[in-house]
Amino acid sequence: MFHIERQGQRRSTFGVDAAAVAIALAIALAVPGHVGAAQQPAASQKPAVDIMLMSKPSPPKMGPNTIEVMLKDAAGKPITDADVSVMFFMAAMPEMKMPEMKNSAALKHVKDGTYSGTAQVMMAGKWDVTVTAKRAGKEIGSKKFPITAEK
Ligand SMILES: [Cu+2]
Repeated sequence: MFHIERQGQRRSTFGVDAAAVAIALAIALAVPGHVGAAQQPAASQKPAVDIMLMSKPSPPKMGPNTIEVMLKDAAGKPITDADVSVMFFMAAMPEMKMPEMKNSAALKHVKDGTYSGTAQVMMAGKWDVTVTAKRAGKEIGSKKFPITAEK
């Protein structure tokens, strides 16, 4: 089981995000004149939710794939009570006379912040997979993963 983000692509795990936030806050605190400006975007950001995406097989193939998502909160604790869905999107390909393609799947919580389900990959090629996590109908996190599906 591997990340399906392509190699060489930066993974923004929570650790990275937290470090970036910590650095931003440190800079803000170190430069009093900039505190207001630096804190403004941080305050308006969504709550930090770390979203990881895995597929079986990896990389995904045309047809049904098992999709797993792992959710962690800002403290690194698994989020076990979210409603998680994945949306596969492929832009239109005019040269192939193909309209855009889109399909979604709801995942179920399995254990320890891991959500699993089956998603259909309609064709090989590049897709954007958007994972959305909600709680009581309100989005708590969302992340887009570019993937390349094989035949
Ligand atoms: Cu296509």
